[in-house]
Amino acid sequence: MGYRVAVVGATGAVGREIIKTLSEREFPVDEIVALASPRSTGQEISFGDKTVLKVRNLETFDFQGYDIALFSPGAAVSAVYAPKAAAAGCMVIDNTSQFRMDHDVPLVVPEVNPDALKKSLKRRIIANPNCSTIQLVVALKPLHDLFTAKRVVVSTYQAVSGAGKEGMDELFTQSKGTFVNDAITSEQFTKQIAFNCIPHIDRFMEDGSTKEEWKMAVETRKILDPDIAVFATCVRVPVFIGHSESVVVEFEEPVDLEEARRVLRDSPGVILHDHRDDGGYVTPVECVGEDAVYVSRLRIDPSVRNGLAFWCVADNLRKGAALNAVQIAETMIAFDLFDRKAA
Ligand code: A2P
Ligand code: 11C
Repeated sequence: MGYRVAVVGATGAVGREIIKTLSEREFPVDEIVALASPRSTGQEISFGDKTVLKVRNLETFDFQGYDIALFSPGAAVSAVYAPKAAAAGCMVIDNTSQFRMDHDVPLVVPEVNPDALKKSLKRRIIANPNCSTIQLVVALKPLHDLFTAKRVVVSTYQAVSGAGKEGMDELFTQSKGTFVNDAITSEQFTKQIAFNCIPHIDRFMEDGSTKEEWKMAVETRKILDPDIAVFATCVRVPVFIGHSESVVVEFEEPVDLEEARRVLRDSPGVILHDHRDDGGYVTPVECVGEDAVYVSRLRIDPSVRNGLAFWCVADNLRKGAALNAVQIAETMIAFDLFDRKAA
């Protein structure tokens, strides 16, 4: 017996990865529907080797009878349609920033706070955190359990796929254009992204930080511990897939480097790849299509008390979005939290 699943934003960078992940992980699907804007109606998307889904129009779709809706159509669209899907009895797992900080919406990374799913499902909406938050908390959780993190300073190097398929197209077009001497135009990013870095993701807030930086702080506190101070600088880099982060943590307790290594090696969702020689670390191109959060360059930070620094990399479309959303659905099955419509 499987589930009736709707994927909203199915033609997008994350939506396509969700469909692929459901198939690869053999999620128990009885029926699956791909939804997007009217622009994409009729487009075909493969689900596994044998099934081709014809994209349907979200605007006219009736969610009645569906068990799970995995949303990634952007916050403004989720704001309208996720509550509709929930009202029709669907359990919504939303990848956008729309509901994450609502007190009655669990914000979940299954390796970190799975029990949050048991607390509040009345709204029938569960939020998937921001991609840069997910990889940070997966790496931080085992270290926090051991030494209690007080303050985190993180700098990100975020791939253009975080801005969706149009962001990827812009990097491709600008890179190609540079070689053939075309004029460079920027629509998805505020400045040229090819051969450049842009210290600006999402909109500016009043205090001079960006909303992406704010999200990393408030989401980490909601998921992991409300007492952790987080200071983030988020930068867009000319990488197609794979977010990287330089993380420096101040702990309450003295840090034992060998213990830190041991706990990271044993942690679910983390692969420690840390050799102190040429190439002994993981870069974003190497994590594409991979499930894990890779931790490298682990070392003591002697400039503060109880300081530890590391580099972490993950596929932002996969663990940062699609995989985490599917793992939430799998965890709900394990906890028996679905009331199913399917026979
Ligand atoms: P479409 O391809 O029809 O525009 P990305 O984040 O990669 O840009 O993808 C966004 C996803 O959200 C796409 O599948 C896109 O569909 C979908 N989407 C955007 N706007 C809407 C809308 N108004 N209604 C339904 N789906 C939408
Ligand atoms: C980026 N992290 O890389 C963003 C994408 O809040 O869900 C995801 C934005 C969000 O641009």
